[in-house]
Amino acid sequence: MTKPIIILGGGGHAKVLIDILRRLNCRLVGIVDPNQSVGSVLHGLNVLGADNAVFNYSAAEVELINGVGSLPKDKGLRASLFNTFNDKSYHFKTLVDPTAFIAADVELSDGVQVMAGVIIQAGTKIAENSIVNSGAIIEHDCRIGRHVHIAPGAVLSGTVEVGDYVHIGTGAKIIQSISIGAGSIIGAGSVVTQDIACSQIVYPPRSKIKSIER
Ligand code: JB3
Repeated sequence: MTKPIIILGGGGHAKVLIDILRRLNCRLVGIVDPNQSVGSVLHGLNVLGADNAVFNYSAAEVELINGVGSLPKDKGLRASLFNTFNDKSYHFKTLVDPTAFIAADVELSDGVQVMAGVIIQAGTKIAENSIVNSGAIIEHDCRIGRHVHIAPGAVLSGTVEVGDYVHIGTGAKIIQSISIGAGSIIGAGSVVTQDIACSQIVYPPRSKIKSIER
């Protein structure tokens, strides 16, 4: 029997995770979120308080789900929540939407979240607290670091290596055997055909917009 679950954060990412957890018939204790009133109801769950409300439950009796997403503009809140509670021996559940295809030998570390319609092929390993968002494809033998966000619809071909804290934007495409250094941001829609060093931003071509003359 799995342990009851507390969700950290009550925004858009949490809402999608709660939907997965309900489809998996998980027992949900409630949400902790410093910006919500204690005792209010959010996404059909009780708000337990701010993050320190987790400590009303021992690390042995609950599991955590990190409901805070990660986008390039944020300040690493998702990673710091993971590290704070992990250091205090709380366990972050690894969550896979039932509609995802995960090859048999794929390794997903603690707190990895795989959303609807994802494909992850043989030999791939994904480290702690990373998100593989809806419809992304990660081909064979990729290595994905910690606290990475692979946004909806991104495609990584075989043997791609992705460092910690990387953001791969919506619909970006990475060809085979590319290495992306830690902390880099691959803009939505980019096509990456060469290695990217650490802490780089890759900008894709942008659509031109013109008014229609009538
Ligand atoms: O792009 C996609 C498919 N998803 C995005 C996701 C990856 O990231 C989504 O569109 C959002 O841009 C973002 O989702 P997230 O993190 O749920 O963002 P938002 O909807 O703004 O909700 C953030 C929540 O975190 C809010 O409810 C905040 O009150 C809460 N929050 C802020 N600080 C916190 C803290 N929660 C906890 N537990 N602790 C905090 O310190």
